[in-house]
Amino acid sequence: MSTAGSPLLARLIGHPIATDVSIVGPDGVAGGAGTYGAIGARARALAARLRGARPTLAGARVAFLLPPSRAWVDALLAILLAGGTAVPLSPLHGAHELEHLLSDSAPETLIVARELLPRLERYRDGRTVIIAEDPRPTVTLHDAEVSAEAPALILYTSGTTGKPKGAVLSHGGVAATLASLEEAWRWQRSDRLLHTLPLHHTHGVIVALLGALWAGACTHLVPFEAERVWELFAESTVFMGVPTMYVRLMEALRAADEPTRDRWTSGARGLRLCTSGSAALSPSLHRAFAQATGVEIVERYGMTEIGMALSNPYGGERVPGSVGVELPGVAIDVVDEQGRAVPVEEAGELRVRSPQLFSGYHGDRAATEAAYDEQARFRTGDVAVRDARGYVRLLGRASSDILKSGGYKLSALEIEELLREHPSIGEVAVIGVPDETWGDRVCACVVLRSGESLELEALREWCKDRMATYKVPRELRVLASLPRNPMGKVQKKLLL
Ligand code: MLC
Ligand code: AMP
Repeated sequence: MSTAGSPLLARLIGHPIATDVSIVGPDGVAGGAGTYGAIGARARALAARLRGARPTLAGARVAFLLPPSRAWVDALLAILLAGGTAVPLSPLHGAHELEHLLSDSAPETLIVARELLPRLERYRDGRTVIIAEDPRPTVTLHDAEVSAEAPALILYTSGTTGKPKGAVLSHGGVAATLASLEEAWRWQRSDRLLHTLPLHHTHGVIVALLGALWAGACTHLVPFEAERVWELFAESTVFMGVPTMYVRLMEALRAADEPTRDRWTSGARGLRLCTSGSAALSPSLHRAFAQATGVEIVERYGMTEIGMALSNPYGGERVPGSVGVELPGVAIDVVDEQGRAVPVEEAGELRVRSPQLFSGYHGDRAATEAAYDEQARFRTGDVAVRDARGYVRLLGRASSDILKSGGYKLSALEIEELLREHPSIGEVAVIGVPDETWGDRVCACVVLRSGESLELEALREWCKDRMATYKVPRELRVLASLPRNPMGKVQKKLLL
């Protein structure tokens, strides 16, 4: 069997078969320890089921809805092995989101855990549905031919235009991310990753889970819960989090009694690498964690469309408040509005060239073209400054319509669109209010229809069926009118 055409599969499936992988699910060992050989065998059996008589899925989409578990890993690898494009869905997605993701990606097959089947019931028509728990015959097939350019995953990400867009990531692009991070962070087969991130975004899927699988390391998948994470540090070498997780960890540490604190912090001393990304980590939190554990967090910067671009050095100085320098293979520019590089210590937009860049937005050529400048650099929309040593600091986003709450990227416009369906709401503007725990706190500024009233709790209840819980506003401001400019556009800066 060969996986030669895809640099991604060659590594993910190519480890010596006896290498221990122990992908331990949230339910403990029952989630499944094993070897890379066993993982490969299970993934190949499912891949054979996906392909049927076809030599390859030729990029056809397969969506899967499973809790973080060994079965999740099986499904992803099977789809890649069969030559398909994986579309991970999340149990956290609301009904509206699932509807959009499934109609946009139009998958031919759904893989679903039996307990989650009701969520997908209405999308079954005309599709093959595979229940993850059902037994599979073991069939021996040659692996499908998969090229480096072939699409591997579609990850949905919010933008400035309402509904989330599907970023298509190729086998070669994902492999470039993993190779770059392996070199920069010195991933080793002996590493044990404590994995608490959701599996429908770049951070959890690519940087963390595939980072470990690429290196042939072990992964422990558990839902994030601060006390449990502290306990599990003692048996881990690598942890990757969003800043909100580090806030929660420090809160739990402060609340613990002294013996517990001592046990936790001495357990953490075996961690060789803790990273933070997806949102800004405050320098004071960086210092507090280092003081408590002796571990200096490696803050890094990336984006669904560009993979990972910058990181503080593993070997050199890690600067709190900075996202570090270019990762291997990445080139950046900080530019003015004309696309010209700005001098050191001046703010500009960050643009990126890299073998990790995505292949485009699924089915949206115009948005794909608009994402690049005339020099084929990706426009990140992030505002940054570089210092004389080349370290980059991020100052924020060019658009106030993009929010980051607990590491999730949210589109203010998408939330506004949903809130406009509320019977009491006449007009609405969603803003991100700075918040120590969440980064941006989602705040809905509304003008009510005449005679209507609205309380935050009632609004949150109404929202919960319609959007992922992390998008639900945490603050409600009822206003007589929204501030608008002469063109009628809401001036969000005046609401902050
Ligand atoms: C959960 N809640 C959130 C939230 N996460 N609200 C706002 N923002 C969030 N991020 C809600 C819950 O639904 C719940 O609502 C309430 O907050 C309290 O829940 P909790 O149990 O305390 O929160 P928890 O489930 O523990 O979630 C916190 C978290 C989670 C930090 C673990 O947000 C998380 O996993 N974030 C990671 C996001 C991520 O992976 N981003 C990467 C994108 S890729 P209620 O109403 O029930 O009380 C990317 C590229 C890159 O950015 O560079 O990495
Ligand atoms: P996403 O589209 O979900 O992949 O999120 C990508 C965005 O997350 C980037 O464009 C940044 O705005 C933000 N981001 C990622 N890492 C960091 C970081 N270390 N500090 C600040 N913002 C970050």
